[in-house]
Amino acid sequence: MTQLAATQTPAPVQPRHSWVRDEVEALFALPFNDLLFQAQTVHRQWFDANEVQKSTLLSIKTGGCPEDCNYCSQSAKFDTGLKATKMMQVQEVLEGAERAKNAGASRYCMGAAWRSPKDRDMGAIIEMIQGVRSMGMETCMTLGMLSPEQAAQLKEAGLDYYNHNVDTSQEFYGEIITTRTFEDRLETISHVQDAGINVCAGGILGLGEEVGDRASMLMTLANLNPQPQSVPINMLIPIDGTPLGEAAPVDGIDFVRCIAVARIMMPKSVVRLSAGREWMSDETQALCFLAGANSIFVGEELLTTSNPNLSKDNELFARLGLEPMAAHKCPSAV
Ligand code: SAM
Ligand code: DTB
Ligand code: SF4
Repeated sequence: MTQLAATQTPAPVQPRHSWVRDEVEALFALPFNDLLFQAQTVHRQWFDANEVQKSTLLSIKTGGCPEDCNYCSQSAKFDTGLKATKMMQVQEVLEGAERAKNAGASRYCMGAAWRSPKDRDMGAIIEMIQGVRSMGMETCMTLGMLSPEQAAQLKEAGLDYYNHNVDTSQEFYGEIITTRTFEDRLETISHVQDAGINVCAGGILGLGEEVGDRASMLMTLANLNPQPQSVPINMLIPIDGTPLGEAAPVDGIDFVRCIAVARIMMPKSVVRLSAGREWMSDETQALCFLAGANSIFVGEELLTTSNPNLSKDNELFARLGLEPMAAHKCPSAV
């Protein structure tokens, strides 16, 4: 075998879709420094290590959801004290997008607490996508399950990303949600892929899952072909009134490990340090960025819960020398 000359850089790690659980568990079990070194090495092959993409979320239809996701403030099955609303007017949504753009977000993510969109809602949804796009921002929607026809309509409107998380492992899924199956989730993801829309799919840590479930969840995501272009890793925000309202907090180091493993397995995807940043120290967030996280939600609200304020995030970016990533820079985006 020929030795690489000191000046030659190795070929970048390519996405692979043949992961088995033991391999993924072995990554989780690496010494922390080895894991982070490997993740940061892969990260630098595909991304500028000092760029972090910023998205802003808006709940365009809040609460009253018929699904029973055990973590969610918006399920009608639990008494969380949240007031259900009708879908917002298009104009209001566009005003929110303008504010997000001025605050530095390159993508606007709109979420509705539906099992799936009704055909009568699609007109307004399409106007929202077209309006946000015309401002020069990327668009993302998360509306529940989609038919192939609805996915095609969203693509036609110009939708850039669709968020649909697998949330946890296939094995553990039934402990968290009973009103739909893991396979239902994968089916919508495949409709979104077939329509040519970028997939945003990830999960939540802190649901009572084991490390093996985290490995299994990442294995499902990485074995999708293509891999999701965006992979949000959420830390559970415990919501009073839900079955997980008293769940034990996730250890910060364990969270960072999961980000690093996601980065290694999905080298060309943007990995999002998603919900839960308000409960993390600057140091934990810095470790997440070192582990390969390169997107966040900015703005004081996620969907129904709070997020760090803009000045705090700007200060964190300045302390770490991070810069916002421009729109359309994901190396795997369609
Ligand atoms: N209803 C749509 C769906 O389920 O796909 C979209 C909205 S849903 C709120 C989007 C994602 O937010 C969920 O899949 C979950 O991963 C995350 N999420 C919801 N509640 C959360 C919580 N309390 N803490 C952390 N993440 C949460
Ligand atoms: C994702 O994975 N996380 C975001 C987005 N996709 C839609 C939502 C986080 C929600 C946190 C709880 C809330 O604010 O209701
Ligand atoms: Fe409904 Fe989505 Fe909340 Fe589940 S996560 S209850 S589908 S809004």
